[in-house]
Amino acid sequence: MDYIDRALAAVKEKNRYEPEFLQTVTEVLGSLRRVVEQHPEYEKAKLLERITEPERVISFRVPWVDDKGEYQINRGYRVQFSSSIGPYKGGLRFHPSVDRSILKFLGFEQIFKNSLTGLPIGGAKGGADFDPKGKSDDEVMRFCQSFMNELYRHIGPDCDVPAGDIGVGSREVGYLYGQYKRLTRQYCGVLTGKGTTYGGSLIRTEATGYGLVYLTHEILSHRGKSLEGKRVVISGSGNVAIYAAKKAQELGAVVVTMSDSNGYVYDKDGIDVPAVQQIKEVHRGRIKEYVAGHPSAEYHEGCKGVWSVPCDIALPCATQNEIDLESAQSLLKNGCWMVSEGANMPSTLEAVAAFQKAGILFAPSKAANAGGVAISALEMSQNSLRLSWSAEEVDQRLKEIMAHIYESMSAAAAEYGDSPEDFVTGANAAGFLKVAEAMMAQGLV
Ligand code: NDP
Ligand code: 2IT
Repeated sequence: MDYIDRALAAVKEKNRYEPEFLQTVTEVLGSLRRVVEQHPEYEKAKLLERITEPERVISFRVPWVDDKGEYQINRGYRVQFSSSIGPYKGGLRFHPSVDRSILKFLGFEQIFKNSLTGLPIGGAKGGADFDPKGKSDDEVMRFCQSFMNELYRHIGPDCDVPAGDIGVGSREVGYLYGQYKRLTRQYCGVLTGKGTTYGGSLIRTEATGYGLVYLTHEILSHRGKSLEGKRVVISGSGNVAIYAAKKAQELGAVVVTMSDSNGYVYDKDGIDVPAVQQIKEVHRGRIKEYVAGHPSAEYHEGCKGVWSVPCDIALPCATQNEIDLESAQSLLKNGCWMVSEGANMPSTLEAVAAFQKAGILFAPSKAANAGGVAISALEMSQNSLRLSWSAEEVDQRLKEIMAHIYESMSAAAAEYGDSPEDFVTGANAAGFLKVAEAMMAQGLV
């Protein structure tokens, strides 16, 4: 057994009940063989053992009162995974499925994603097993306030800067920020994704979806291709999905699907994105409501069916493991030749292997969805400067950051991958090397 296999076996032994975390560690470590061969010093420094162990995991009770006056108890977390290259940074997820394994997977991915942006941010993730769906604004506010009553002692603008993720958007960030300010009497950049009237950055709302499409465009244009006229299947209808759809259409693509956890809509004429925004962002409704005003559209129950719709390009933008082997095979069979991941780890290990075997273009999430956290880092910069940049300036920087990610991922794929288009290895190696160098310089911590 080499160092990678030994480290991986130890992680598996130690984290037996954390399948999502083991999935990402298996992928990342498995792609670092050539990197580790070139750096024998990493083994003596126990670098892989250290990088796979979070610096800190905080778990806490979140009690709150619902509108009926009944007491409710949820479990909150913050996984502070790595502060090697900057303060802990990463989103908060509110979803009933949230547990330690999911947050450790997300926190681990965030280390390398944040490194790839080229900006000084460490890796973290947090959240709660709270379901905002069907809750009133007042209930969400009381939950957020109670959550922050614990979280505030662990975060700060130079220590740990949370943001949004599934179930946490501008409404939740607003309530969290208000409570942090009340508890600490500090008006600072402790959260990103804030409203633009109180320190938020322009383009942060759009950044993940736009960044996903900018990276996709970058990969295509280096191969003499473009999004013009391409049929694009998108899953999800939340923050990432909506702005990915909008930007893909701006670049000439025909987006034919969007989905939620109940089902998907197929609109052969192309999805009417403002209508989806109205349903999801304004009314917090369900995607099936879309068909009411759109006779060209069909609604299908079940979210997996979206992968059976013929397309050129798939942009999974809902959640982890939404594309399993069967879905991957269905995409391939129906002509899909590119997958760019908007969600975090939307493809299972078997699905990724199928895409790689088929030789299609595959942009892994830690590169493809890094635009969101990159603009979060720019929000931190603007807060420190006590300035706000224009939308044009932030959008331009986002394009440059995604182009830089493409360059680093491609260069590392050529050096450490099985082929110059092995972007999985490229993204992992490029993200890892910067963090590893910083860890080596900082001694045994
Ligand atoms: P939202 O909460 O805005 O939207 C989530 C969407 O995904 C909804 O359409 C939701 O449907 C669907 N979804 C969530 N869970 C499931 C599930 N278990 N099965 C099927 N569909 C599901 O979240 P975001 O758009 O912010 O996040 C989407 C993905 O992008 C996540 O993987 C997130 O980690 C990732 N991401 C987000 C970033 C950001 O800046 N927001 C940055 C980088 C990555 P429903 O309403 O039915 O739950
Ligand atoms: O997965 C992610 O990168 C995010 N949810 C965004 C994190 C952030 O800090 O903006």
